[in-house]
Amino acid sequence: MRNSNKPNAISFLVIAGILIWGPLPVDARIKGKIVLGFSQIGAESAWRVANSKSIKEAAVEAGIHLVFEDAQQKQANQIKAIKSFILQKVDVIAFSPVTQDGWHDVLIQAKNAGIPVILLDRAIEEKDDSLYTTIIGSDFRFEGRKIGECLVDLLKKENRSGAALNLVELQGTIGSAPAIQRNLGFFEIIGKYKNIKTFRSESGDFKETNAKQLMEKILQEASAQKTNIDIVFAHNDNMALGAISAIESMGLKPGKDILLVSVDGIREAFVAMDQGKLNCTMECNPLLGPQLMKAVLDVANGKKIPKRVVTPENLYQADTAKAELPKRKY
Ligand code: GZL
Repeated sequence: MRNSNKPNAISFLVIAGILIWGPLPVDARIKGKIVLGFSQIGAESAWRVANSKSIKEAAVEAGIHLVFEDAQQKQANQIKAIKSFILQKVDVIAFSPVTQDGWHDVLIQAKNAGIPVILLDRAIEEKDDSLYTTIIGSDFRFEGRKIGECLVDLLKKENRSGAALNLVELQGTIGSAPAIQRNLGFFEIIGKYKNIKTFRSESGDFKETNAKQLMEKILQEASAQKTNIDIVFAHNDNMALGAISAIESMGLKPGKDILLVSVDGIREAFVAMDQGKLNCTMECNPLLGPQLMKAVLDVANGKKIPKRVVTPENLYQADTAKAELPKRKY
């Protein structure tokens, strides 16, 4: 008769092994598959949701075992996830850094563990660029400049170029690369127009609900000061949609009484442009999954990859929104 205690003895040894040596190295559990540990910022916007979907689908397509952690937009959670990936001995670590600063120590730990790191979507402030293999994502400063140029064209078309105009900027997450760089690029263009004054610039953290509440507060302040708001520059479409709701709740016409320009190019932005409520959006492609998985496979197989991979993007305006809408993938 089989020694019924034998399996218990094996289980005991495995558990003892885990307790003494820590979790089994991932490669012991996922035979033959490359293992990617990915720390995602959160689910703050339609862009982010599309980005996560693209990553998960591309991992399956590429036969890569994905360990996916959602940080609820907290850097501490991302650092904890990266440390856990190191303990699990994943083959590659990738993450979209919620802010630019504060990554040096954990990246040193990944380097000391011999695990390559890929930055996806957002860049970081880090002097030692040996701490990451590549950055895959958009040029946010270029996006800011394109939206600034679009606004200048809109004002020319409406013969409002010289008028005294008040602008509200709805910033993304404080300290994040897209918020910093979109602001920089936008005001490199708009800063030349001294007739355009910034009435208020505050962060809506890339969230629609935050932006709606913030815009309502700003419109009430402006009304109390008998000041008209003429332009809203939102760092992403979800905040532009929040601003649209706020503007309409004040009995004003978004896209007409107040011009709105934003970034991302989500499907709902095309609907808003088609309704005349949003004037232009600069595409920021979230479908980075395939590019990420190709980089993971190359890195895991010791191939050299470029230090920076920029995703190509276009500017879209209301006049083409209806035709573009069926083609939108996110
Ligand atoms: C940009 C990305 C930004 C989007 C927002 O690449 O990091 O974060 O513009 C998202 O919608 O929340």
